[in-house]
Amino acid sequence: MIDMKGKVAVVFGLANKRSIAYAIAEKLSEAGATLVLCYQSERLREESEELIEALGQKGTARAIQCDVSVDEQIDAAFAQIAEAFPVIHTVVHSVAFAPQDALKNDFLMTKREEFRIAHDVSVYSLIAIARAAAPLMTEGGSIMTLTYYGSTKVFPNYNVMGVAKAALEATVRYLAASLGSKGIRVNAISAGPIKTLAARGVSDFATILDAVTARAPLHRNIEQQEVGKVALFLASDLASGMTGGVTFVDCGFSITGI
Ligand code: 1JT
Repeated sequence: MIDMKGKVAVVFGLANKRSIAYAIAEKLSEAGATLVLCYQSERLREESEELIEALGQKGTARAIQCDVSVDEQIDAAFAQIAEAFPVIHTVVHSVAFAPQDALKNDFLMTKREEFRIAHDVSVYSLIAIARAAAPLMTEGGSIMTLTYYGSTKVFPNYNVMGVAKAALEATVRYLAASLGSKGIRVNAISAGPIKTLAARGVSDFATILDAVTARAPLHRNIEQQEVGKVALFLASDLASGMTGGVTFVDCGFSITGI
């Protein structure tokens, strides 16, 4: 069993119980880590407090509001984290956004503002968070983000998110090089499609899930918990030699040609 007792993990991107971030937080907590959950808006405070209670971390864990598209909120969040915990060990970035039209219209019609927002929220936020977190990661540690195979291959409607995920994966490599000397590892998990809140706005998502069932070597879709388990591994000492990479949790879909 992986032991994360005495380790502090900060998790961004929790919207509800279906969130990939929720499953990751659950696995880290089960392994003994102390959690800090960062939610985007006050609307999500209750959900985060409920998760803390469900995980039996009332009194130890913290829930902090932080919109990752605002520098001052990232600084304020890490100032609060530093007050409660002098050292942190793991940071999970499970955040992405693009305006809905951009994931529906012809990619050719992608607007400058849609491109900007997708990259600001989904990519730049990782750099800003890594910079704010690094001074607290004095014992080294692990930063991870979530990506999707649409970074590398074209999928209908993934559009500007595919471009943003390509930039995110490159950002993981550059951050890994930048933070390696501090003993901080940076990795991405490429998750297969999952029906979360993010997928709700995607038309024909059921078709995407069916294609995975038909073609993936394991002939099924992944579950949030399976991403959580790999996230725990990446956070742990078992992954001490891994940095800058993309680890697939996709039932093998990405190895198939047709
Ligand atoms: C966003 C959305 C990022 C949906 C996302 C995402 N990363 C993965 N998904 C689910 C998905 C969507 C499509 C797909 C496969 C997976 C929506 C809001 C913006 C951020 O196509 C093959 C379209």
